[in-house]
Amino acid sequence: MNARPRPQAMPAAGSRLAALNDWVAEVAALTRPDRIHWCDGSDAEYAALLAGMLDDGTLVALNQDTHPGCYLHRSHPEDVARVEHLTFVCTRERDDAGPNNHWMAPADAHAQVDALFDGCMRGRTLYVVPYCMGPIDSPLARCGVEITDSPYVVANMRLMTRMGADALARIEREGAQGTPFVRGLHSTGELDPARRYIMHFPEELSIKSYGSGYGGNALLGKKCHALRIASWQARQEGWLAEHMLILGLETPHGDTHYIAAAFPSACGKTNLAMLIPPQAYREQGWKVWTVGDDIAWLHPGADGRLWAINPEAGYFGVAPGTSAKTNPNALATIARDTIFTNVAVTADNQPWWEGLDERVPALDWQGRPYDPANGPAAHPNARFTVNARQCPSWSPHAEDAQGVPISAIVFGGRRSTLVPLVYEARDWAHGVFVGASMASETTAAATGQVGVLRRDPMAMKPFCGYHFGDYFAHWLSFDRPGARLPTVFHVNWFRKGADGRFLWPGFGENIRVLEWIVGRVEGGAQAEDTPIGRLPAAGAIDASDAILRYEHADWIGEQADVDRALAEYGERLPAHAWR
Ligand code: OXD
Ligand code: MN
Repeated sequence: MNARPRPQAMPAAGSRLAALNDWVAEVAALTRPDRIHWCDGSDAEYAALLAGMLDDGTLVALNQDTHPGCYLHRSHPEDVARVEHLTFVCTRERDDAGPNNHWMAPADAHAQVDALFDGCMRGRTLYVVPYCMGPIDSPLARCGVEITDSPYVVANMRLMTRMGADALARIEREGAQGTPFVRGLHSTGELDPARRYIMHFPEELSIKSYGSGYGGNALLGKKCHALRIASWQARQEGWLAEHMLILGLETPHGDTHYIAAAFPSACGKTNLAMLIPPQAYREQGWKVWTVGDDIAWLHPGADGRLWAINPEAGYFGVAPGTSAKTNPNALATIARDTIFTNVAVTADNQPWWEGLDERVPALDWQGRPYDPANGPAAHPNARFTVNARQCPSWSPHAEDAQGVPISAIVFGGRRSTLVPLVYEARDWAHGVFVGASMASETTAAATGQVGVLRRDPMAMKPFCGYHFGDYFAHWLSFDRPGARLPTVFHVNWFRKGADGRFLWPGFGENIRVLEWIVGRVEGGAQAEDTPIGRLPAAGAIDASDAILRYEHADWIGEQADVDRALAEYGERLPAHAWR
């Protein structure tokens, strides 16, 4: 095994960029680490980080015969991937954060969280993690630096972002031209929920997160940078940072349509992004290419279309429910070189979670002998972190500097009643309304009750870094002369029948819906107008009437609820006629 990363002195091993060096020095003076390590993103560095974590028990090696390069991390039981009540957007004006965010005045927020950071890295190493969100040579990509005292975070950032020397070089180059990088400061702290904050300062392009060990509160490139801060930047610069997967759907004619789809957490974004068409479709020549599974940055191109990049370089996917039936591509992806967090293990030390197969695990996610009386063996939000290139369906265009052109935007939620399998918005403004009206039954990705209907506009409720009223107006502003905007759709894979069973098989069969969507974009597929939008015409999709149906009387209550929810955004709600 390699030795731990050797601390490097500043500034010799650091950046030529004074602003970065000054910030690192300032953070070090506050947090007082024993060592400072500038990450170069090399294989040797990754190996050394893993070795250190295996030594001190942060990681446990999994079965290296069946899962080479795979390790398990068990987080503190009180640590969850997302804690919205401790997540703040700290803008000078309270209203700019909007009723969709918790707000704190920047000076108060800095004071509160800096008091926690004071001396918190004593005895620890401070890692400086330069990273790039998006292909390293893409003009649409944006850079950041995360300072953290967690080697687990560094290892995950290496899988999830373009991390290291190339990113540092880009940061220096851009810095010389006056382009700032996003500054993220993270400490694991004591993992005490009473001493935990995730603060965002969009006006300063900075993030401070204290007291979380894993997930989006610790890997700051993901939700904090690529959604909350980026959504703010995107509004100022005229693009969109969205909670969307990106897939390429290749038709039997050999054309590939790119689809961006927004679903709340744990509604199957990763499964859809990696969909394998059923055999009959494969034989006809249908294929799905994965560009991203969680975040899309969409920019209007010179041709009027929206072009998207996936800012991430890896998947931080939910393990439970991932199986040979639901997502064989994900299973192939995570068969090697993967960090698992909070999964269970079998007697021969393979990772295991509910839904994987019929084996009985030996240890649960907390490392206890498995006892069903303690609840699920894997934490319901157990995760895998893995580099995206390991996915068999990884798109050859995923790294294209200009992104991929988007033909359709799909919104969706988990709705056991009411909402039909698929419908199409009448135009862009109606599509924005459909996105703004989204709702979903809650899952285990956040704290709080599971199974409760929650309005989650564009799946961005936890992630939009500014006032939702301004956000909807920003979306509407893309409809301008010369624009060739994607067609907007809404899907619901989760409608249940009177017997409580799902009406739709989902997974690979979702291609039937994607086929109709692409048919609408190309102009062939038939639809029928209804008050909520265009539904597939009879026979256009091979599905039961029970799942395709629109029931007028039931939608009256839904619309009243949508109106109530949107009214919360008050005067900043666009005056635009939405219906
Ligand atoms: C995620 C989430 O981790 O949305 O992707 O919670
Ligand atoms: Mn997500």
